[in-house]
Amino acid sequence: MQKTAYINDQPYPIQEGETVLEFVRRSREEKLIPALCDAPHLKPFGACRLCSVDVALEQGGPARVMASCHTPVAEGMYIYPSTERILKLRKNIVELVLSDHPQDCLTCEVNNNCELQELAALTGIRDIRYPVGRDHPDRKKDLSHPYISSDPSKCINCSRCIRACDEVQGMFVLSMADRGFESRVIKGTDNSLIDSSCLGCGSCVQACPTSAISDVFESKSVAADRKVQTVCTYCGVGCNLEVAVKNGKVRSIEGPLDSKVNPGQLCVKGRYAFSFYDHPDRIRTPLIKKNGEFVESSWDEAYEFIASELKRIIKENGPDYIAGISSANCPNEENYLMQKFMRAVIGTNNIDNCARVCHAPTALGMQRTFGTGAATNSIEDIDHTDCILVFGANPTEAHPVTGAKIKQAAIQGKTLIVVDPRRTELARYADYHLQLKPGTNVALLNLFFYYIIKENLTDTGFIEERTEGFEEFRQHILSQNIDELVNITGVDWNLVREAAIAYASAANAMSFHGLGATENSQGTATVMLIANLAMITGNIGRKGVGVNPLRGQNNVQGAADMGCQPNQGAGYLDVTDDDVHALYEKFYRARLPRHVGYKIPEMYEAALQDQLKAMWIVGENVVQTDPNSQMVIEALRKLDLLVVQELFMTETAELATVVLPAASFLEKEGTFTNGERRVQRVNRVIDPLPGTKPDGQIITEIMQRMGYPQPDYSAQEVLEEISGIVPFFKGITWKRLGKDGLQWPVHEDGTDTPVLHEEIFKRGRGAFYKQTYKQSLELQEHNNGYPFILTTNRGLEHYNSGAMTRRTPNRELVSGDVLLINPADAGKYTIEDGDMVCVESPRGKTDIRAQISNAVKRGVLSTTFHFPDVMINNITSDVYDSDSLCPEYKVVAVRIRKSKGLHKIRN
Ligand SMILES: Nc1nc2c(c(=O)[nH]1)N[C@H]1C(S)=C(S)[C@@H](COP(=O)(O)OP(=O)(O)OC[C@H]3O[C@@H](n4cnc5c(=O)[nH]c(N)nc54)[C@H](O)[C@@H]3O)O[C@H]1N2
Ligand SMILES: Nc1nc2c(c(=O)[nH]1)N[C@H]1C(S)=C(S)[C@@H](COP(=O)(O)OP(=O)(O)OC[C@H]3O[C@@H](n4cnc5c(=O)[nH]c(N)nc54)[C@H](O)[C@@H]3O)O[C@H]1N2
Ligand SMILES: [Mo]
Repeated sequence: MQKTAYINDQPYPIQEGETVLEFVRRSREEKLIPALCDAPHLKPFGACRLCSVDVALEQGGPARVMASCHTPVAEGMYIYPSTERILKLRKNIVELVLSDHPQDCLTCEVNNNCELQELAALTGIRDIRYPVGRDHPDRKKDLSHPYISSDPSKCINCSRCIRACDEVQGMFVLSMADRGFESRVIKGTDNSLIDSSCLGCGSCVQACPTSAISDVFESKSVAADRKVQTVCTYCGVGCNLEVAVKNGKVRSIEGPLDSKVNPGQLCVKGRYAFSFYDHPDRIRTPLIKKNGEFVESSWDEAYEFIASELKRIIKENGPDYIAGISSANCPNEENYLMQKFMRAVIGTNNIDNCARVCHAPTALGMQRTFGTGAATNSIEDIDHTDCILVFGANPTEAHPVTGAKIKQAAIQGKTLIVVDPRRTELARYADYHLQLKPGTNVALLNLFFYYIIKENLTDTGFIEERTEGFEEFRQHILSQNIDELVNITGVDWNLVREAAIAYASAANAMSFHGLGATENSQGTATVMLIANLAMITGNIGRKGVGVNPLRGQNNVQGAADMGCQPNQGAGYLDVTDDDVHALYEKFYRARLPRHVGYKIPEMYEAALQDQLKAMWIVGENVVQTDPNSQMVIEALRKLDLLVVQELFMTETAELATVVLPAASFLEKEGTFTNGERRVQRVNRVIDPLPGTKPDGQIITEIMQRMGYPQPDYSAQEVLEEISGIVPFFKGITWKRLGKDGLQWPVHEDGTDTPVLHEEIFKRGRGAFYKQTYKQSLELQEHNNGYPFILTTNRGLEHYNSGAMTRRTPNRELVSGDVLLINPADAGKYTIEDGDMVCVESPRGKTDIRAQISNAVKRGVLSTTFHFPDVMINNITSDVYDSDSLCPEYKVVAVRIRKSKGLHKIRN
């Protein structure tokens, strides 16, 4: 039965679990209760008492003053938010707070976003009766950090910053020191922010009601002309951004408090690393290489040159001598057009995207086992799970908003299992950290299955009703040599056993996997086993379970959904299938090729063998990011025509014949699809920088130039076209996507799908596939003379090739790649922290600064790939996952020595 409580004697329905404050704010439009220490995304604190209300148990009965923020609302409560004594109390509290604040607060003009000033106005304070100006002049401003500054004299000790740091980010950097009038917020052990463990997520800034902690560029103070909601351009979490614009420039970014993806939360990249967009390095005019030099050209000239070259190659060699790579940074509409251009205008299926070097094994492995290659569940399911398995992923750095959620879950006592050769931040919070040797995932997972079967923890009902191939799988597992597998992984057998039992016996267990699973020679096999692990324990098809790849780039899910793959067109339809072929030909009104095209590594191979003459690369810096850079460079140099559509003159753009200046995500419209299949609107925040064009417009114009009747570019119209061909976009319209987006498949009536495979799998029955561990060819072939395994991964502050983040103050936070090396190995080579080390593989060598660390075991080294001066991909290997052709960035055979002639560099 509906329960009721009363506000000023008016009845309103109450919701389970809400506080009086939440109830009043939800029920009434006008702001009846002010608050200071309360913030909607933080737990109730009950310190400032400003939210006090009168509460009676009968109408007009004797009332008690209660802090509404932490009093649960109850049936039959009579709430009086603004009685005379309450108004007086509030005024008094605000006066007291103001007396401990800079004297000029009430008249301070910059602070027109200050909540305290608003409260003073609301409670009717014009002057303060208490001695004012005890504003702690001894407390110095902290200007140490490139993004966050603090002015402690403005602090009112509401603790919102401390709680944001604890409850949102889980970093525990801030705390309250001293007592009474002297109490104050400190960072770390009273350091400056830059010397504390702060990650720069800015949650404290967003939570601060005054501007005691504020953004450096632009404190909350200066009012924006307008605010636009859009989606972040970095990782696949798909955080919503509320972007403040003034005079046509981006001033600051916040996480909308009502966002489904990131309420009030962002990471240092999403919130702060946006200034690349108007960096002086932005390319602002088309460039054509003439006699080895780039010469500025008009768009018309560039298009004419490209179109005539493409036509020549088609005529002389055929359309399959041309290939395209589309950008996972770009919206769906632009990706869709890029594949349409390659297929319907050029006439080739040679189209791919960076998923190839990333989660291609996920797409393939999950398509084979489940029928759909995408995450089965949603990030919010972390709240509904009991056990989280993080397999080869480092989300606190690579997907920080999700990482923080997982960390909070672990802090709250949920079981956390981390499988990673490095001791990542989450590994430190984990109940079980299985620190396996790089490249031994299949061995480790087979052990998991062995213990689950041995302990009778299989979900027999689920296996019988919903899967196939289990018996053969089981026999295979039981036939494995368990001691040998244990030896291969290098992990204590009992720890693996306990972790397997924890996963299998949890009521709801959820897995997240990353590149540690996929970027291996057995990447697809690993993903299939992770999927089988969910099947064998019945962890599929409801909230709080499932298999959840942490997709990499902001729209890498979308790039594949839109058909930027050589075997599947828009909507994952098989281009070699008769019916599909006919369907696409009709839809595009063009003759289409029906044989599968080149995957990215095959494009380079073809170029090296003169089988490819032209490439068109949109927004990817492959020279720095694809493996074996020298091979990539050689391949690109052999082309007659290389078109690169970019924001910057990257290492890849340098090799281009024509560079076309594109507009960044802030300058265009469309949709991004995040790692939980959520299609979200990207809104134009500012106009394209003069001289640049949105990628969709560029591709449309070249399609038109080549004679194809593609209408002038409008993202919303292209979205309509997509909904007409991609089955799981059927019910998507620009309008329906609204503020929060929709998770595909979206049915014709507009309903979306937070959880996949609820009743049956997309492919019918879920398939078990047995897998046998095979040592990587890299290690088999180079076991002599290359005693270390190098594994490469990412750091929080920089993004892939760093083309964007290196052009922001993130560079002040992290200025180079470092090599993690175990103290014992360092000792053996007399390497000290900060020394330059030469790392050499059979492909090449490079010098990197050493950081001695226990995060890696002996024999294992780890580094990032964000800086072109290190160019780590000069040494990564040519070994690929056999099925998906994903490169094995995670296992590189190397040797090391202390670099000669290079000075020690210290930070
Ligand atoms: N800050 C930041 N965020 C990013 C990116 C970035 O460059 N910077 N890039 C984005 C992109 S494109 C992607 S794809 C995602 C990737 O995000 P993640 O999947 O988290 O990627 P990595 O950090 O490369 O690798 C994850 C972990 O795999 C571990 N690992 C290495 N070898 C093995 C192995 O053999 N087995 C297992 N089990 N683990 C292993 C590594 O130690 C590492 O901790 O991040 C996205 N987000
Ligand atoms: N050693 C090693 N190498 C790796 C990996 C690893 O783990 N280890 N991971 C691999 C993975 S998972 C990935 S996904 C790749 C990523 O490799 P890339 O995709 O090559 O990396 P990014 O640096 O993200 O490149 C994106 C480029 O797009 C440009 N750009 C941004 N927005 C736009 C836009 O709107 N339009 C256009 N036209 N351009 C834009 C940027 O300037 C940038 O140069 O790296 C891979 N390389
Ligand atoms: Mo990626």
